Amino acid sequence: MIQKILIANRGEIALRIVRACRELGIKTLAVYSEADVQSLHVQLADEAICIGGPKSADSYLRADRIISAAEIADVDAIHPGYGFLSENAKFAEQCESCNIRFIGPKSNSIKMMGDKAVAKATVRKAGVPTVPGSDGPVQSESEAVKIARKIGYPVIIKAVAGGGGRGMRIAHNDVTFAKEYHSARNEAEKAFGNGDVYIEKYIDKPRHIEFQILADSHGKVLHLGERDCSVQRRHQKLIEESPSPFLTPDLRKKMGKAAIRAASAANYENAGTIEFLVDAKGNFYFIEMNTRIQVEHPVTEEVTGIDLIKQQIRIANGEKLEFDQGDIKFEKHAIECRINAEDPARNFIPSPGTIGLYYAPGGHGVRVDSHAYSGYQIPSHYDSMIGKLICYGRDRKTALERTYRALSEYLIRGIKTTIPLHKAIMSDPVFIEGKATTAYMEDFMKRTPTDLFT
Ligand code: MV4
Repeated sequence: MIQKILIANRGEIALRIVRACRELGIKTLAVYSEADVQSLHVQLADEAICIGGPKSADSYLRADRIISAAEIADVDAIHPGYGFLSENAKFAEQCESCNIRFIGPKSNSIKMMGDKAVAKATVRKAGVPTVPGSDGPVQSESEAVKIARKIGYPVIIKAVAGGGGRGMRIAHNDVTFAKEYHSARNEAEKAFGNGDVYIEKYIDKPRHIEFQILADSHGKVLHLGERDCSVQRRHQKLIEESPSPFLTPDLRKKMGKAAIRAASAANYENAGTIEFLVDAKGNFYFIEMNTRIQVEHPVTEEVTGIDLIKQQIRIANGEKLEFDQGDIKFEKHAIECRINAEDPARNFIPSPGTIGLYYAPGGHGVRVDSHAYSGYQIPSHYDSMIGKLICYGRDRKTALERTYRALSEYLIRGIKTTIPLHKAIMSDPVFIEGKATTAYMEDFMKRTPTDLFT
């Protein structure tokens, strides 16, 4: 039985995990960097151990120090949250070999899904639609260009070790292909120490729609519906919602089945996400799997009423999922806005500093997951997300109106945030009509005067 959990993360997700543990009667150990001494997760956990300097590489990425802290404090399990070590197969393996449960999938599943070409081949064999392209990594430029011609331009070149948009290049013809191919390889080699790439047909202006999966250690695999994450900028999501305004009941059913097939093919266990691209005609293609809890998980929690962090802990404890697919009801509409300490008027440059007044919205259908408070100093060493506003109600119109209302109540002084930008998006006819694709943000920024989101 898991009685004590080390939380190998910081910020709002560390707080989120503390809260789930409290409700389950599980003790928590926070680990923190020297920049996070004043952090709420440190104050709210039962115990806390400092694991190093402010840089992630000196603290939250130090598997050795985290496992030492786990052994000193005698924890039963480690929750990695998202980012940092959450999709590090070696870390999961180290936990397993130290007899500490890793709250996530088995290291083999992380490894397999971490190689995007292997992931694609695996789910394709299981009958899940994938984007036409090379069969696995390409071996040479001449092979690559042949494949590009065969599938037809434009094509996209992706790093097998990539994901989340890093190391991707688009090529429109034979002439630019060679250059893009080599720059994708170089970037991938530098970023991941693995230059292998694969080729896909480029889908124009797709929607990014992902399915939440829960799978227990007894072979039960369920989906908890989708999240539409099309509103993103430079591969950073800004808004996520469920259900997707684009999906029909028929398409949702097909994609849900495909998502379960994909997770089953990976022998997946714990919470995970199957990412699809959906084109304007409603064709959908698996692109990758995220083997962690995601930032946007609360959207699914509010739609289904299922606490995903608690389910992760129960699954890691070897318990069976106590519900079946038919028991999962999708009764609400939820929208999440990421509140970042950034200045949208200045190309989203980070705006760290000290928060003066902090007042979070509340009321019917409003949830705020945030580690911020009045007087909190935002460290400059980590990502700029300081909170998430999740608003939900019986339908999309209610969720939209509630989001606008809550954003208007949300007061964060002393720094720039994405709050005014979200208000402008909630008032934008394209977004309101549910027409946003992955091309939405670039277009919105071009056609919207700066003063409307500052
Ligand atoms: C694509 C694509 C179009 N065609 N693959 C972006 C993140 C990563 N998970 C996969 N991504 C994409 N893959 C094919 N075959 C479009 C994206 C994509 C994207 C690409 C370029 C610029 C912005 C983008 C935003 C979302 C998705």
